Amino acid sequence: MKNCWWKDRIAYQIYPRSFQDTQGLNGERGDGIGDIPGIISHLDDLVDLGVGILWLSPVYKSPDADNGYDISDYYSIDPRYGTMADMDALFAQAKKRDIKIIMDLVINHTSDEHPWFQSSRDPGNPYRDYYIWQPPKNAGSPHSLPQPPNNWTGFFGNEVWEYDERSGEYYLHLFDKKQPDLNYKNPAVTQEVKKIMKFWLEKGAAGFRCDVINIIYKTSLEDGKKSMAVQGLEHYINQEGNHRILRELRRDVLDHCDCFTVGEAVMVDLEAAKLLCDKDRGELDMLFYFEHLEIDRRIARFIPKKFRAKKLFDVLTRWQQGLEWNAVYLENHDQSRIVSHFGSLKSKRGRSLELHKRSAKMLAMLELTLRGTIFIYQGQEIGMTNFDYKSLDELNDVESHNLDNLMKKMHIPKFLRWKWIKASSRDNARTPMQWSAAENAGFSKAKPWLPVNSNYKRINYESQKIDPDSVLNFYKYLIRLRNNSECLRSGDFIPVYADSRIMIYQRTLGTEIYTAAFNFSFKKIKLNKIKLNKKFSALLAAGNGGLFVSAAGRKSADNVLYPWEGILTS
Ligand code: TEU
Repeated sequence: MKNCWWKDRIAYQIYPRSFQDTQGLNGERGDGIGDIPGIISHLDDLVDLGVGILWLSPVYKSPDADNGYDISDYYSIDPRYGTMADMDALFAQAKKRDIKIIMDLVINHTSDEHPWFQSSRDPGNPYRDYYIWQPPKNAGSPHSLPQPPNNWTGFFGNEVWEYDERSGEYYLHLFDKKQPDLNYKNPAVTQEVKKIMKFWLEKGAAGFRCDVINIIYKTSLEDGKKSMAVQGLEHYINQEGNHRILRELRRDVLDHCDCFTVGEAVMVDLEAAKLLCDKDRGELDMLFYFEHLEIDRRIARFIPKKFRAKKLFDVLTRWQQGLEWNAVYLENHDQSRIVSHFGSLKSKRGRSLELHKRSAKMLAMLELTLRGTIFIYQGQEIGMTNFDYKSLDELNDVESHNLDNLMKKMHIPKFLRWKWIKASSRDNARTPMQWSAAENAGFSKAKPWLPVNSNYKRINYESQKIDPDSVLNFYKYLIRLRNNSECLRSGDFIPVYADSRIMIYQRTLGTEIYTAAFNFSFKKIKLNKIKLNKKFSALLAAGNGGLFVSAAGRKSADNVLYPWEGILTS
């Protein structure tokens, strides 16, 4: 029986580029990019928050076409982030504080600058078969231009086949053209992955977050069904070959260590997720799904549609009850900031900033009262918001630029393209961490790689640390509450009520009951007007054993939910 410590700890995701830049502090110029010593310098803050697991987004050597998700050497640290000695120091310092570290395992693709791919450009080289090379569809007809092998489209709104003059063949890349897909029909590739995993586990890693792990095995390269989203998906999503590889990695590597995996599963539904996480099948320990963050978006996440609390409630209920164990998250480095997405930054009419704080706290309460392992993304704990840039030129994200090009081809007007990209761009989550009101929000002495959000003087770690009523201190309070409550961590999830504005659920274990209610609107809601079962109304009004927590700072219940308030009773 494996020790499931990862069920009892709070995880925190660090996007190293944007966390803390220390290079340059000793006289030389900083580079405006966060680094590993910067992470070490904040470990005590993470202990203070109540964190027990760190997930590091990639720090490996990379040409940076997709900010490190294009790896050119899995065994070394990119000099921008520091050295292997820094990484060893991070493992040691984290261990001292009882923090486990999981690494990002990006194995669907490598960088095109990885030596494997460089060798694979030569058709006679044994590495050729590490990647997916195909002749043009019209190969053999000498008078027409080469045509891509099939009609697939990519995850970044990109084309997926890149023609290589030298061999007259195309290679597959589901993401950027600098991210060629590996060929998992070649067993040598899986062997390489095992080596990489062992290397990091031996260094001290406690597991992996596995990037796009449910699409690595391409069963066939036939044309895909016509689709507005990612075309061709049915030939490689959740394939039997994919399951087989996950089981092999588990059997040959993971089962021999005290570690866990959380998979990022794109476009996954509950049925597929059940297979991927089934304990007896032995594939992943838990996974990140996307459905809850897409309830107010169409075509994956780009076109907005109306938010309804009931929709969110239904999705959460299905996953909370459907899976044996959830990876619970509201933010990561690919998503909008949750307070900008599901919360409210100001009152309907005007300026009151109170609602930013209140709704950030409400969302903290939502996340920290769900069943599963909690993942908090850097900056979420202080209620960081989406960026406030004015045009696409200020964005770095390869996906935002690709999508803009794609929408241009579809003749979508510029103002609409910007409106949609602004709301969904991954750079929303990637602006530098706001540590203080000092220059560049205390993130760096040099010009940051991505501009700091202009609200940093108001929203920053240092000022929130000393304010007992801050979002940060609310996170700390709830994390402690949860760390001390088996019921909040692993009790049953019981849906109670939802409509377009509010949702109510309970968490129960034995005789212990927590009730949580959330108001996602500007309206004050009278709870006694809602047709609830008597038992629930009473619980909400009074609390059962005395605990009453309010995101609006109220000290006792009176049967109402204020705008954007969450309450927790027990
Ligand atoms: O993300 C995979 C992924 O599916 C997202 O890119 C998603 O498609 C997109 O953000 C929006 O729809 C992972 C990483 O988290 C991401 O940062 C990488 O760019 C990507 O894989 C490729 O490695």
